[in-house]
Amino acid sequence: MSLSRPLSLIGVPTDIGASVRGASMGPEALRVAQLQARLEAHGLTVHDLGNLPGPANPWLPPRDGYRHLDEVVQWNRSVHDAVFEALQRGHLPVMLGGDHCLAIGSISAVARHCREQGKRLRVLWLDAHADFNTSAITPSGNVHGMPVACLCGHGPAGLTTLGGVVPAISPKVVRQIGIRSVDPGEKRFVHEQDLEVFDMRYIDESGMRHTMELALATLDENTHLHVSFDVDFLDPDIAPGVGTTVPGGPTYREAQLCMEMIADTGRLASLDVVELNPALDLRNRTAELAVDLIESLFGKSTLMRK
Ligand code: 6HN
Ligand code: MN
Ligand code: MN
Ligand code: MN
Repeated sequence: MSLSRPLSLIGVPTDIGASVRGASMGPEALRVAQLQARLEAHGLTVHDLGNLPGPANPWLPPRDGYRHLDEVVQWNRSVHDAVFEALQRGHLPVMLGGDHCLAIGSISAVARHCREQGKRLRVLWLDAHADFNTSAITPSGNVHGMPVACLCGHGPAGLTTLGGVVPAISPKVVRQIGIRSVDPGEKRFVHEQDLEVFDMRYIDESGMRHTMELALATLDENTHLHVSFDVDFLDPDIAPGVGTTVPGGPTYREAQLCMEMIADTGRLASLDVVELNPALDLRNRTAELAVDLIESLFGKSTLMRK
């Protein structure tokens, strides 16, 4: 298999929106796990653009429902600009987080690109969490619990306006997969906004194959598919290196199938890999698993498929 578009790896070394320190080391752990070489071995062209600069984490309590909002905005502006530039060059941006608040910047850029190019957008949100909190309902003030709400226009102006148009996306373009931890106020808001969620109960009852068939239904050749891969999507038994583990996630085989079915669509056009926390990992095992799954996402399969 060979994908014509070159990949641009964009490291974003911060844990500014997280509840635990350490996701700032995620980009380096993915490099140590040979992300670039493993993708190149499959015939892909990969440019590592290095890490974006940004402010330190002051580790302060929430103010008006947000922790570190100014710093979160600064990091996300840089992410927006870097991802947008990669897309404009015709590259496929791979944002290496960093915590999940950074998806506000990356997906704002993707949505802006889609508007300008007349593309349809589909966002797959692979996560244990819905990340649909607002300052009024968050139990923590951590912005990594709010990116989907911000992208749908519910958040502070500094984050909702990054890509120029508010809201950046409609909840209708999002499919969430693997969800198993949602806060009480967040749950009401998910229902109110009619977010399409394939939670673990759904995956248990219907299987990953049927889940992915539905999540990927109605893609066409004009669709830009963005995958936001929060590593805590995976069961903590196989992926201990994350700050917010929730038991009962997809197994290794379920996760592989999920990635392979995305690859089969041929529509993947941008990716976030977030929440990997090397400080909590065991001998870089979670980073290596993430790289293995990213290989599948870009078309590696056990046997050649016609
Ligand atoms: N993540 N729902 C919790 C909160 O604090 O809002 C946890 C969010 C976790 C976010 O893992 O990207
Ligand atoms: Mn190039
Ligand atoms: Mn998340
Ligand atoms: Mn999560």
